[in-house]
Amino acid sequence: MSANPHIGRQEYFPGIPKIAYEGAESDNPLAFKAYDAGRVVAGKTMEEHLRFAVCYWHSFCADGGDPFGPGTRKLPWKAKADPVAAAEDKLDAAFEFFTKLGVPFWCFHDRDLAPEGASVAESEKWLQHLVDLAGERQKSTGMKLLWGTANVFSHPRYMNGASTNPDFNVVTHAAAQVKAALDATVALGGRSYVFWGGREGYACLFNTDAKRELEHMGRFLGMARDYGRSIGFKGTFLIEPKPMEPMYHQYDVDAQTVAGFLREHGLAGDFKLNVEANHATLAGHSFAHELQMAADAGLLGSIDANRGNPQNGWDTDQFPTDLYDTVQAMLVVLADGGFKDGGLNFDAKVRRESTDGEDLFLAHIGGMDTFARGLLIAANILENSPLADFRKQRYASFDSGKGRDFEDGKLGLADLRDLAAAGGEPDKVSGKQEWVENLINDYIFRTK
Ligand code: XLS
Ligand code: CA
Ligand code: CA
Repeated sequence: MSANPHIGRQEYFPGIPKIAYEGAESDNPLAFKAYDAGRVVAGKTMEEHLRFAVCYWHSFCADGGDPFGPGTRKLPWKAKADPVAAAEDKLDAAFEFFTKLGVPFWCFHDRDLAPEGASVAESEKWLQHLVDLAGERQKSTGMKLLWGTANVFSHPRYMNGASTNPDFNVVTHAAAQVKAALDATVALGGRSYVFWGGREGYACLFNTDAKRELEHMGRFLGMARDYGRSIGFKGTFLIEPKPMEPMYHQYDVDAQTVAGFLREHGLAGDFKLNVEANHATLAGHSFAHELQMAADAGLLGSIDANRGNPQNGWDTDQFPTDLYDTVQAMLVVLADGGFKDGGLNFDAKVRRESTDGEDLFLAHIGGMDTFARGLLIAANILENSPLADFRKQRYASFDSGKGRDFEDGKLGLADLRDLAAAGGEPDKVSGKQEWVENLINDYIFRTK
């Protein structure tokens, strides 16, 4: 990747060099210890496996404000009063950061990139302008767009939902935004397009016709799919499950719920899932569970790589630093054949108390190294450990004889009854959970 060509008007992260791989023994906080982009693991480079993306919203838009106090981060690119000029500066800051960090991808919402105008037409014009500039910067840096999306949850008009709003006029505004965001994603060569239904849900069932709202959502997504295909979008549409926050109940609760919804509405051919770690924990699941459910349904599209806080129930969007989590995640991703249009998007934010310019780099370096180690360990487990064979062996009674007939649909319930009566009490077979858990730890420790 070329050196950062956008420092000129202003350098936003002075003193930070291009981040290099220095190896496990390095004490340099601004260096990778595990992520070595060109290193080949299981047939592909780390860069090709992991497909890291930086998200625009947490990194360049959010200033650390929370419901109890204002922002704490200094964001010099937001200083100008003219919102379009400020958006141009933000783009410079973002591409400076991307290129210094050395990630291949980025992600955005329409309103991250350009401000909302006074009318639909003005919003479209401003977005188009910023998309043109982003296209130029992509060209000069080699950066690629992992996915685009529309923010149809922040503006007050969406307080009762976007595509599921009880007021059709609001649905039309959501459509205008999604159309423009799809145009932007196609113009920038985006690999995927995400729908996160932040306000698609309800706060009170007494005033909500949930059946009608879900039908509207299915119709809306079908329209978006048809429009996207008509303008040449060849990538994957993604639904990002999340059970709550901001709404009390959101329709896209978890991977299995969304898989059922996609099938019901004939969308499963074009749509897959964007699984976020923190949303899995909010749904009462593990990250690995959500990934496995998505993969088993043939719907694992992409990942929002972050983590929650086990002590509370918020969407804390912390950077992923838990190695055990990333090992489990990469086991599912590798066994699923790896990412195609998806990747690992850091939908994560530095803490409100982390106010140095370098903190954003440290956060991403930590997340990238944790996933790189997860990749190395998962590849080692899949290639060299007895884990997969052991798991297969547990189901060996279905590989032949009557077990095979059962899987092939050749037996009825009464047949099974007769087999039980004739066969007597089955021997107990240990699940060996302690052994498999120890095995994972042994591989975590031994993998270099
Ligand atoms: C919010 C979501 C959001 C989506 C994109 O909780 O994670 O950021 O990823 O709209
Ligand atoms: Ca997310
Ligand atoms: Ca989140």
